[in-house]
Amino acid sequence: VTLPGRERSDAAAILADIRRDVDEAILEAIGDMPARSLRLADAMRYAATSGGKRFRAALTVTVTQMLGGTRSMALRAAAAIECVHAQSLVHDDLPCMDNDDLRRGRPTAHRQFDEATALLAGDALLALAFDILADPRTHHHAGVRAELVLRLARSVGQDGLAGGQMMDLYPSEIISSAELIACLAGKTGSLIRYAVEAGILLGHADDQCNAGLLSFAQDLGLLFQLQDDLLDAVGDERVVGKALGKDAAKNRKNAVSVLGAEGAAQEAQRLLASCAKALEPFGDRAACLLELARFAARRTL
Ligand code: GRG
Repeated sequence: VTLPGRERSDAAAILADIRRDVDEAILEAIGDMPARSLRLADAMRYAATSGGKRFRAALTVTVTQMLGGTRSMALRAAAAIECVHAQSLVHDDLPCMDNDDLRRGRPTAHRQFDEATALLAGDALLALAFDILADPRTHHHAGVRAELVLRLARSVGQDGLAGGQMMDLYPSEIISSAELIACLAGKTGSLIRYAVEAGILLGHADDQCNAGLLSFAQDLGLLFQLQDDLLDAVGDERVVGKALGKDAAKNRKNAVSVLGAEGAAQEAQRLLASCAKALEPFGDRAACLLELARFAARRTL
C-alpha cells in the first residue's frame, strides 16, 4: 500500500508526509482571511503550526484516500481538524485550566503572547475550522459540506470535547470506569472519531464500511488517550520516582489512576486488537490505517 509519491507505509513516513502539506493548508487558510489584527494572525499561526504529530490529520487523509477520495479535499478537512485540536490545546494550557508553560517544546500561546491573545486565537481557530469546512473548495456538494460542519459541531460541543474536558476538570463526577471511558471518549476520542468520519464523508464508503470504520475510530480514540495517560504516568515516575502524573498532582482522574498502569496497558492492547479486527474486511487497503493504530499504542510522545 502506498501513498502517492511514497513507497513506505510506516507511521513516521505517513505523518511526515502529512505534516508538511497540512501546515501549508493551515497557513493558506489563515492567510485567506483579511487580517484585522496581525497579532491575532501571528498567534493563530504560532498555535496551529508549531509542530505536533498531526495524527488526526493523517487519519483523515488516510481514510479519504483508502476510500478513493481526493487528497487535496482531505487536506483541507485535515487542516480544519488540526485548527480545532490547536484551539483545544491553547485553551487547555490557559491558567484557568492546566496552567502550562510549555507545549510542543515551546512556550504555550499565553506565555508567548498573553492570555487574552491566546483565548482569542483559540476562538478564531475554531471559527476558521468551520469556515474551511463550509467552503466549496473543500467539497463541491453542499450536502457533504453541511454534514462535515454538523458532525464537527457535535464533536466539539457539550457531548464532545467541551463536555469531556468539563468531566476532566470536575472529576468527582467520574466514579466508575464506564464514566471514565465517557470522559476520555469526549475529551480525546471525539475529535479522533471525527477525523475518521470526515474521511468517510470525503471518500466513498458504503454503510457496511462505514460501521466498521466508525467502530475502529471509537476504539482508536480511547487507545490514544490511554497511551497518553500511560506516558504521563511514566514521565512523572522518572521525575518524582512514583506513579503520580500531572493529573494526580492536580487531583484529576485518568486511566492510570482509575484502572492502574497494568489495567490501562491491558485495555490499550485490547483496543488495538479490536482496531485491527475492525480493519480486517479492508485487507491490504487498510495497511496505513492499521499502522497509525499501532503507532497510537507504541508512541512515546
Ligand atoms: C473545541 C469547543 C472546544 C472546546 C475545547 C479545552 C478543551 C475544550 C478541551 C481540551 C481537551 C484536551 C486538551 C484533550 C487532550 C487531547 C490530547 C491527547 C492531546 C495531545 O494530542 P497529541 O498527542 O498532541 O496528538 P500533538 O502535539 O502531537 O498534536
